[in-house]
Amino acid sequence: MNPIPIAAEPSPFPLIAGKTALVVIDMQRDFLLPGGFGESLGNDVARLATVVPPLAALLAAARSAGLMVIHTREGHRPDLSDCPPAKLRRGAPTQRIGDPGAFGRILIRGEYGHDIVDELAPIDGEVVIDKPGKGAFYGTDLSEVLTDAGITQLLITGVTTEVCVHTTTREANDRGYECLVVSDCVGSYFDDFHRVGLQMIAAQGGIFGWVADTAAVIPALQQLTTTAA
Ligand code: C5J
Repeated sequence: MNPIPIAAEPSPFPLIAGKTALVVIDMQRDFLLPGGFGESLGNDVARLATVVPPLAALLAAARSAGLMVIHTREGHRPDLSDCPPAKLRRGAPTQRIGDPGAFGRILIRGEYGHDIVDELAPIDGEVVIDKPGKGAFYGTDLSEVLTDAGITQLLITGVTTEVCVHTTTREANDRGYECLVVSDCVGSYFDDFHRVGLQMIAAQGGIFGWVADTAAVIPALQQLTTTAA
């Protein structure tokens, strides 16, 4: 089957059946929920909440089209052995990774706050990658998972635009993946970082990848669903 072109910046993105995965980055309670770690750092978590409805719609469309779905979670082992001291020392002096927070120990695997928000919870068969860093390839088996599945195209979503979404997109781009960042399915605590972060992806002829919104991506996924049926 020929690729389906998605209208995107800076040029149409080739959506390829059987070779495309949806990556949902760090939609975790610790970052998104009022009262959680993100808010305790002084951030306005409402900015991230706006991502949930369009991302839920995209996730539903990706599932219907039979795309591989990969969720990531940023966090660490309870003994913090995978958290570099430099990462642990940084951040708010009052609350650090591993400290008790409103939703359990902050960014620790197995804690309530470390898990994904209910609206976007993984379903059976979807891959969940626990990552100790900002990029989803560092310290994980994501490369092997994608290679084994024959994936070449990534639809990248999640939070935050300029941190984990950007780092993962850059890592993926360097590894040869074609990445489309879905603009209304990524979010930041900072409007300027979000806006410029998206511009940086598609600048210079798509130096890191492509950018399009769900209004362009979901119909293409629906076309994939119809064609496959
Ligand atoms: C941050 C992330 N911002 N998922 N993590 O620390 O972007």
